[in-house]
Amino acid sequence: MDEKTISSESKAFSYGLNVIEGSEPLVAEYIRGELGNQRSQLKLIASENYASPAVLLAMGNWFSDKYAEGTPGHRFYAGCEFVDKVETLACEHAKELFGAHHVYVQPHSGIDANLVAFWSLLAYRVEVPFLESHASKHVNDLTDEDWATLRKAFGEQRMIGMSLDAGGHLTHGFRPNISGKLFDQRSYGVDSETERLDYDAIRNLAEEFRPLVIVAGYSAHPRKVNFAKMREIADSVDASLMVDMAHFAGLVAGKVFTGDFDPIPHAHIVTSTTHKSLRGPRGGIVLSNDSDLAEHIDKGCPMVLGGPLANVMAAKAVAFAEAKTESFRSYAQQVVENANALAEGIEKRGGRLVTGGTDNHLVLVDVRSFGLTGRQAESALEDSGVIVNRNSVPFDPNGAWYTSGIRLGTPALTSVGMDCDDMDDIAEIICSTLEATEPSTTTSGELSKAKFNLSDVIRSDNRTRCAELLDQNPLYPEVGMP
Ligand code: DSN
Repeated sequence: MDEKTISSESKAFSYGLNVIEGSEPLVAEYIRGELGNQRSQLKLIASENYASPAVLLAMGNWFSDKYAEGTPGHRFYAGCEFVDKVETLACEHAKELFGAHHVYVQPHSGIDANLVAFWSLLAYRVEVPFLESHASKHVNDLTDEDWATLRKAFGEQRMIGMSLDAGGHLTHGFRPNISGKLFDQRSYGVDSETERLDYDAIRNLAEEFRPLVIVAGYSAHPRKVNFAKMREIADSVDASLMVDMAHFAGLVAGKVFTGDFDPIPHAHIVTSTTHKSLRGPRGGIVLSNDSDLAEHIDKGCPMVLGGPLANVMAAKAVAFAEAKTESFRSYAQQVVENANALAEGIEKRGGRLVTGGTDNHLVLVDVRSFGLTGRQAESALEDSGVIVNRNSVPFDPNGAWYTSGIRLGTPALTSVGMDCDDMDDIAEIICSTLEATEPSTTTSGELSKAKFNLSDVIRSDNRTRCAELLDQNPLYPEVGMP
């Protein structure tokens, strides 16, 4: 091919890989292999996406070499002129994008963002009043005895969050996570009939348990949350409302979730990842319209974070700039329309959907309607070229390992340009695979929860159909074969 007809993206990745090859050829091989894999599978993992080449390239450079603890203009290291500029740019873009007064772009992931938020709330609501009542300005000024009292007070705080089997997240106060070791937590679930949030039940729990923090947000619930109602509940018990919008940040940025369903105007503090529906680099952010919290949020590093990753903050700035465009709004709208089309396609082919449908980017299928566990469905679909993850459904009898559901998300396939007709084809691939899958029988004569038999013909046909869909909607066409 003539050098002039090769795209800049193609040259950038190709030259970059040649350079890596010079130091460790295996890494270049694995990077190429990963692209090959991603191009050969239908990705329906609800928490994944494909970032633009500009976002990916913004991460691979010398910003990675710089230490920059602190905040723009207030660093613990010299030489931060351009890190300051890029961090400020990322914050300004995010403030405009989300209509937030304060944004912190340093968290490296969602768990980090949540830790920053928890500690900001604890600092503002527990530490500051304690210091004031002890006529101290800083924790270092406290006596050992007073410090011990304050530490005990941190450990006595309560929070409520959505239960894991209803679609909540481990970082919302569950015991295996540090948030559950830090807070005394109680969960709210969903109504057993509708499988939707029951705001009266949440209010009752809040009134009974009197939490300091109410966390709203989910990683596997296919419906919108009314954040205005959640704020009313929080105010009625003097709790702070924290919203983790990691999964649906792209729908907030793309103005699909507005009014009562946009968390920014209603929550005291909002956290997110940047790589899911938002289509940015792997990372986190914290946002707030509460001026009392801003200074505490900015202390995230070194409070709970290692030094900020300037290369990732650069990529966040690129992603936020992209998300401010009209084309991102159309993308976000299409993500939701595609999820609806996928849901309808599965339901009309006999699949049971948790809550009966979706109004966000994800669909939760109860695969007991196909006589399978989530683990069997996940593996059978992978064999057929479809990548999903198994997931608990509300009141799941199969526990968190085998599960009874699969979670499907449309952000990634929408990024490659797939539409509602494609989603109907995918629903057919999914349902025909699941119908052609049967649990194996164990040596003791019981139905296995993990092993299964899948018809070779269906497996092979569906792999071909996946390949055709991917050929029509190629991943990173501008990158070629680097
Ligand atoms: N791993 C993300 C998800 O799949 O939802 C959240 O931790």
